[in-house]
Amino acid sequence: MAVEGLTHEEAQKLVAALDCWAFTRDAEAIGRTFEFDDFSQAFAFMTQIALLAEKHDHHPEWSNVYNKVQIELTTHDAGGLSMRDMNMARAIGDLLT
Ligand code: HBI
Repeated sequence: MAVEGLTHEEAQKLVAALDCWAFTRDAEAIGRTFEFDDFSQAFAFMTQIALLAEKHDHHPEWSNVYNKVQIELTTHDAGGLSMRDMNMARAIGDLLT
């Protein structure tokens, strides 16, 4: 499915408005690392994100080492960043509030 990508300027404004996310992969993705008290909390967070990803039809590229979860978001269908990444980043951040 074709998805409209963001210009670099648009992405810069949107990333600046997100807490704690940063450009990765030459600004073709955004990333953030989360740290929890233990593995169980980290995995519970990942479970919530999995459900969000299905709801958004937008899936993270992520890794987990014990209590740390590293997430990158990019839109494969756009070959870079789209509003789907920004919306997903916001939704993930909202899980922590
Ligand atoms: N997730 N990150 C990401 N990027 C996509 O382009 C994407 C996705 N999840 C599902 C999805 N695309 C589907 O819309 C397409 O595979 C049809």
